[in-house]
Amino acid sequence: LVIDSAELRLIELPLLHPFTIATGTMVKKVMPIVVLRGGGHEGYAEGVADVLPDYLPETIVSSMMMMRDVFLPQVVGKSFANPQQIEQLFRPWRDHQMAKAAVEMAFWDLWAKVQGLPLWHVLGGTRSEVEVGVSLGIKPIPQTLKDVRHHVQQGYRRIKLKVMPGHDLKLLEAVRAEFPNIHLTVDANCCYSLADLMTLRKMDHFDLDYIEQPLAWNDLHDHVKLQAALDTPICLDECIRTLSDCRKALVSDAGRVINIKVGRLGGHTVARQVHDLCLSHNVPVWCGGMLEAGIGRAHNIHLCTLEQFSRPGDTSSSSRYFERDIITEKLETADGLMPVPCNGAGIGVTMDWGFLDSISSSVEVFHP
Ligand code: OSB
Ligand code: MG
Repeated sequence: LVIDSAELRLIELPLLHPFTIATGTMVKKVMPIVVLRGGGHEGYAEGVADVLPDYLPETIVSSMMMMRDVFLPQVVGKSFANPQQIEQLFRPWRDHQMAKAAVEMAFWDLWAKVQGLPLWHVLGGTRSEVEVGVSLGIKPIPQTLKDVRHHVQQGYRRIKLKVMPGHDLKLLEAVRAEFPNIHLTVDANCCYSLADLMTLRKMDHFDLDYIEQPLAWNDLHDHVKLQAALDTPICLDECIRTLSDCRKALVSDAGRVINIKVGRLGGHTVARQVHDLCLSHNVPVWCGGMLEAGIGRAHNIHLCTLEQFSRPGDTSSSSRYFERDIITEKLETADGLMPVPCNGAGIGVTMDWGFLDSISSSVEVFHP
């Protein structure tokens, strides 16, 4: 399959509600969109880097630079026998997983479309709908309780609460008092240290499915020490950026659940390798989110159809995030289940080009 041309856009989409996590508050999403053209079809992907390096080191600027100056010129005009060849081609370049992922994922979509097959099928998935939970941002406890009620009523299969020092045990007490039986988790986005061991150990009393990424984004070793001191499984997010990170985490017992984010891992090829590794270690995985618009969300949903995605993901209804999406289909859950989009081959959704143009701050086209 020859890539005839590529397009790189930067778009901006306001969030319906501000989203606060330990590292700050997001009020809008700025995201790169990649389009690859070839074989009479178009493949799409979204980049998940943020404006500032507050989740991982990559930023919109570094990610756009790598796509513009390195990754897109390397693929345009070239022929690829499969998507794994794209992953191989990018492997010598250090890091920049989010930029690599956007290009590689657009190729997976294109590749599936050229074969006339849905993405879930070429990825090797086994489900036509996937279980989802929600990730609730930090708000005062009474507002969070309202949010929990609302989403439990909607049928979401797991509630994840963002926490940080000073906003943790009291919140858990309040939520557990009203909802003793729901699947409940917390996500700390790296804001604790081993000095907080007393607080973290008290989280064992709340029957959490797991505690997501309590410690530093680059410190597997401290997670090993913490896991040994806790009954609750640790789930790793920021710490897992490569297959080798995942191997080290599993063999050292740094965590017992893995959050798979395809953007953080450099694309579907590595995401599947991480999935397969977890399967062989009998470690459950679930699909994380980065407040994606419809294109990224559709990719995530297709990925969740692989067998080891045995815990509900963060890929909740698009209408929770945006007033208007960049695709024409509505990606909405019913009773905690998200149907896999199937409007045509590939990721199975349709780009709303008029709307996309109206929110694009830059459009660059790449020819051989
Ligand atoms: O840590 O999972 C995270 C959003 C932005 C950055 C990091 C994270 C998140 C979420 C939201 O938890 C997941 C979603 O609803 O897309
Ligand atoms: Mg997380």
